[in-house]
Amino acid sequence: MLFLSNKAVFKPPKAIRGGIPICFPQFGGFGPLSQHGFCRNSDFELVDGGSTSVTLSMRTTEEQLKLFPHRFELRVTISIGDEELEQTLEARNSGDEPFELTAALHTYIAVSSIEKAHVVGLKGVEYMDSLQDKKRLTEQGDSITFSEELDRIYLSTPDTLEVVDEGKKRAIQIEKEGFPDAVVWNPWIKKAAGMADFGDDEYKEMVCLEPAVAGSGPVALQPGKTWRAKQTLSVRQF
Ligand code: TA6
Repeated sequence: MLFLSNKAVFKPPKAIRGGIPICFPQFGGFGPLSQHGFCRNSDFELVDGGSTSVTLSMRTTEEQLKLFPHRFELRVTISIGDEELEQTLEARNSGDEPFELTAALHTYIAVSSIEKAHVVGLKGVEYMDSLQDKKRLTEQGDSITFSEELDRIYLSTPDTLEVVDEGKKRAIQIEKEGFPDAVVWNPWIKKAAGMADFGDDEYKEMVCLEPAVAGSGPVALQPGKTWRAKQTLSVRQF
């Protein structure tokens, strides 16, 4: 279900190229930090674990507070069932001032071949085209197919989306809560060749479909309050 590059680097501070990187307290350039914020390459500690569920926690370090002067705790709970994977984010503002956040679950979906994959559920939805300086357009197609680099932030989207893989006769369904937006990305040939932690041909094996709060954001999180959002991944055979 999930893609992981053969060239992924498992050494901080490099983010892992695949799986579901956690973009927090910022998605992309939607905020003052470097791309995708610092949580995706931070140390988390295990706060609760069982045979099918784990909860991890990170709190802002003094180093991170120099970059982002707002104390928070981020908890990630991952539950794996027979049919689905559920991932919940809970961010608590443990400071005295409100702060603004954007976020995404940067989900790398594995596909048999990019030519046989498409994304459904976004017809008629407005999006920001990251390849055209965030120009706003509206999705005209019943499905999104891939024949070149594609990098879009769909705004105020339906909460159920799918990556359809005709090659494997299955669809990966993402049901999201608390994430108004959805990012769709494939780097294609030239961008793939420029990423040292990504094989030149691996663009053929993945689609990123990312629940996010980005263009519709930011979210203002008040002191002592908790922001929650989640995604549930499941497989539909056809
Ligand atoms: O989610 C899409 C995106 O923002 C693309 O613009 C591309 O930069 C991708 O994330 C990967 O970002 P990374 O920092 O992991 O190389």
